[in-house]
Amino acid sequence: MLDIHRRTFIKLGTAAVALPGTLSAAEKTAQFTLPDLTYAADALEPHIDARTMGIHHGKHHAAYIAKLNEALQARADLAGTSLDALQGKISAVSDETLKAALRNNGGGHWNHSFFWSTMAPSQEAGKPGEKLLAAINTAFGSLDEFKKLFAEAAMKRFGSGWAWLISQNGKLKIVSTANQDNPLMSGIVAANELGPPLLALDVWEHAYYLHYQNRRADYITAWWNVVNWNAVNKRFAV
Ligand code: MN3
Repeated sequence: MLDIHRRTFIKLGTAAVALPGTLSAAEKTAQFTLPDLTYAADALEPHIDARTMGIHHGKHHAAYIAKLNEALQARADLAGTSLDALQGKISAVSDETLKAALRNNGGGHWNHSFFWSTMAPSQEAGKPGEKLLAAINTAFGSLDEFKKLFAEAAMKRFGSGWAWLISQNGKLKIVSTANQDNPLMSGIVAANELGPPLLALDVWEHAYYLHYQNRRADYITAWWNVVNWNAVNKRFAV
């Protein structure tokens, strides 16, 4: 079973003493909420169109959160566990229904929150910093070669999933996961694919189909224009 800690109800802004069962349904379901985008839905155009962003964020991401909250509603013991902590503990959950919800909807919430902050309007996106660039050169030879290998990983992902740049014991690595799995899911994703993500690309069709239809390669090429390198640099500096 999960190792539970209950810093829980403080976050929900209830009275100092709040025991499971004393929360209203609304408070319980408010455990995870949709993060606002830090840019306008049309700010990534022409690379990612406003309609795709609006549906992707406002409908798809919101649905993952609603389903995650619903799955957690009956589990007061898990309330307040951070999303980051949940990712690493999924394989220890014995209840298969809850496990699937944490994996698919918890993963969906984590991945999309990460994805939005991995993008920025192209004029604010910055470029790889000195330290990151040095690590990219060591791992992949050059920035261009890294982009090529990353795009290949994103193209080769059959069906729905993600491409990731992770830091594994200080070394950069490109991995790809199916569905909403991510490199924090210990016991779900292979051990050699685990590590803190620096960069992620959503290659589910819902991420690009309205604008690019089946042309995933064009979406990937365009996406490089809105990669928030400032955010990636910061993640790598930690
Ligand atoms: Mn998506």
